[in-house]
Amino acid sequence: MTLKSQYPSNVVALAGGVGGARLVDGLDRVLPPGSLTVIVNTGDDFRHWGLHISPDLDTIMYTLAGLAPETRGWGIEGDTFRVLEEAKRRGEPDWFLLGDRDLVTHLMRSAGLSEARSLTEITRGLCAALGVSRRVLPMSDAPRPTIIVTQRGDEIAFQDWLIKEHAVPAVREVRQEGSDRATDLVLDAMESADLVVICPSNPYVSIDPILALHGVSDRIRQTTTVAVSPIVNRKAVKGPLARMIKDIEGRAPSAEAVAMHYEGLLDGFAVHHGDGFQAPFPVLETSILISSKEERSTLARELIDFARTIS
Ligand code: FO1
Repeated sequence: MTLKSQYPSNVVALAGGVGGARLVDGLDRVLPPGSLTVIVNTGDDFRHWGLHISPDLDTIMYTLAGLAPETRGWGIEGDTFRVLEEAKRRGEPDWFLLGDRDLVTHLMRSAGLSEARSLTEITRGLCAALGVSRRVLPMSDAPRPTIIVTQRGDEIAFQDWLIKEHAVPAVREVRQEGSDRATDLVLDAMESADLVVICPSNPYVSIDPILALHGVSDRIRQTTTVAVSPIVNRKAVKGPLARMIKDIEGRAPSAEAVAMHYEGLLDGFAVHHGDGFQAPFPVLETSILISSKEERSTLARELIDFARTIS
């Protein structure tokens, strides 16, 4: 489908983690109201201190609300950790840094779930309370935890591997447990999308869990889809991705390796200056480093223009 108007009317962004949130922020700044839906990975969700934590939903919500710390990217800027200090003093686990203000989100979400409200509905309420008007949809209302299978054959819950074990055990495989059912809202959004943007998130743990849901990849194949590389100059912009590419695929980390991972899904790919390669679809070489808000808007605008040149 060729995008003829200045802006596509229904953009769907697939996102998870800090890199994803930053591009979503750029899209939010340049797209007209009502034209962006963000589908967020919930494979990172887990229970901690008896609460349901949805790190990727919260990172995107706080970023859109202008509350996320610019450098760290997750949690709330200037948050304090007095509850965490008290928990530690009492011998409770303190490896996952829950801030005092952030804690309200987890309390409200857990309360909502215990009243049998859906994660989708709860997320809508949490976003509205923080002034986020964009449509932020969890990929699923059913639990779908990501499991890391290490080279030694151990199976570790995702946050345990990433945070508690500092992503040290080498990964053989990433898999998801639970239901592969996307919500109807997710499938409807994909159906009416005229552009899908795969954000510069970790393909294995942030994007694949969304793509693996029943019906999602089929819809992507029918829609103009562009991705942004999470690898710049053979290094991950953030997190353990470079090592994961080496360990899982036995391949040197590169933007091209990420494009190969998304084989059959892409109509265009944006990479950093100097990371270009021969591909069966157009490759846009530009600056994809998007720490600042200006850089996020610039990349979002370039991506939209790029997508309009793709038929
Ligand atoms: N990431 C960390 O590296 N250490 C933490 O202690 C941590 C706490 C945390 C609390 C709330 C939240 O929404 C996110 C948090 N993150 C933390 C980020 C998160 O674990 C990961 O970045 C994502 O799950 C990866 O997509």
